[in-house]
Amino acid sequence: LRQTPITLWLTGLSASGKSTLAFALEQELINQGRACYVLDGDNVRHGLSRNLGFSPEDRAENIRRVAEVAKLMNDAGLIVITALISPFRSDRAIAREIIGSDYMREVYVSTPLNVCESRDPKGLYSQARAGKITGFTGISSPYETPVQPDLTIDTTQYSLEMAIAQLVSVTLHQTLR
Ligand code: GGZ
Repeated sequence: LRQTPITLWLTGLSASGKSTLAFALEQELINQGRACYVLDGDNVRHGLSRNLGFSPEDRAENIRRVAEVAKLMNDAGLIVITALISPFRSDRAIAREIIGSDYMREVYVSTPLNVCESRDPKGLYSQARAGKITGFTGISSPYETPVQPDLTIDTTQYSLEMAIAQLVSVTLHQTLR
């Protein structure tokens, strides 16, 4: 494989577009003959992290587990794309420590809250507003914006095609030597 493994760490609100971007990027990289894998919050929480909820402690453990798996996959030579809300700076810093700074790139999917809330594909924002879900990120639990992300993508400003081009460029600049 002519690739240096890397983990693209996507962070952003629920419904910001992380999963859509992650799977579209994965498809593009596969089309280019590169080995990669998506670790998506929604999927991970059905298996690897099925015993975890959304308290700050459980989110920290979820992120730690995913970072450890990403590290193993990088060790195996894969490009890894993670798509977790990962709302706390401290948890993202721990992920960086686990994966290694040289192997991790942070991508902030910065779609504004009002847009995410209007998309509300699973009705979670409206449930959170109604108080039926507590500790929902952006409504009743904080989202701490990245300080120095390697890339910021606001899905209201870029087409999917343009966003993927930028993601590919970040991936390859730092994976092809
Ligand atoms: C945030 C929640 C919550 C709460 C359920 N807060 O957009 P989704 O629905 O499909 O994906 C979200 C997913 C978040 O899991 P993560 O593993 O990415 O979160 S973290 O990084 O903070 O560990 C959302 C759904 O779970 N969901 N309850 N209270 N998102």
